[in-house]
Amino acid sequence: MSTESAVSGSSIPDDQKIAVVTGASSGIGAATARQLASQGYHVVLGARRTELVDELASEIGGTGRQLDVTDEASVDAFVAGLDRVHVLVNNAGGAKGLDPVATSDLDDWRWMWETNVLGTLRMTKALIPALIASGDGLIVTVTSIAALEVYDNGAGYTSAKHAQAVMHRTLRYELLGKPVRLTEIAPGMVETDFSLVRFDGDQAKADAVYQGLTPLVAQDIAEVIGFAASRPPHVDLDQIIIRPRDQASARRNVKNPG
Ligand code: 8X3
Repeated sequence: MSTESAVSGSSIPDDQKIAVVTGASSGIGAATARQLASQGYHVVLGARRTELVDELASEIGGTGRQLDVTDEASVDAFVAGLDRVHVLVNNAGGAKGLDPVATSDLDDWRWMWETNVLGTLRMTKALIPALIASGDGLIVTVTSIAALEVYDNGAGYTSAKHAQAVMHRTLRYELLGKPVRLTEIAPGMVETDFSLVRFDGDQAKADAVYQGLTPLVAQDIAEVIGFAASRPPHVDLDQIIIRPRDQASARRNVKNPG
């Protein structure tokens, strides 16, 4: 038996679980898509540029779809036909700029709030019915240690991550009694294109962030998400903070120890 409606155009066996990953074209999103596929999920990968997810989707036997989480119509089109979803990984998001509040760039703030906060809200809202319908749903939201800390020049990002995390944590109350688990993953320094986006493509500046220490890599986070997803339905890994050994807080790390 197969379900045509679960992902239109694909034949997915009824007993195969479906995972949706946003921001799946690179970094933590791409690694998570690979990880979940290796655990047997049919993964639906969403990203703004489909050509980037199509290749990975065909490699892992998943489905690539265009998705801009800041665009209501794009989210509607992405979720159309997804009536049975077991795992939603809210990964799309990021930082732009590192400016004091006094000289902050409102466009950077708007982008951070649109992607991290409202993007997660749009996707979660759209898929809650399908996650409940699965009988064993899981919402993973990739926040950051910036959802737990405040630091100078970081208010645009820390405020967006705090808001995203608070929304996610609120669902622990609102979905209590429903068959949906919630896992917040709060990473510290992970070497992806995170800093490249934050510093508007300045590679030297982005590289300098990680020089002298061993940062996490996307796979480190993906494996933990895979572990959370593989727990039995009654076990909810609620909040997981993952930092490199050399990082104590967002602004305190040790470079070239010894
Ligand atoms: C980013 C966390 O530690 O690189 O989400 O500022 S950190």
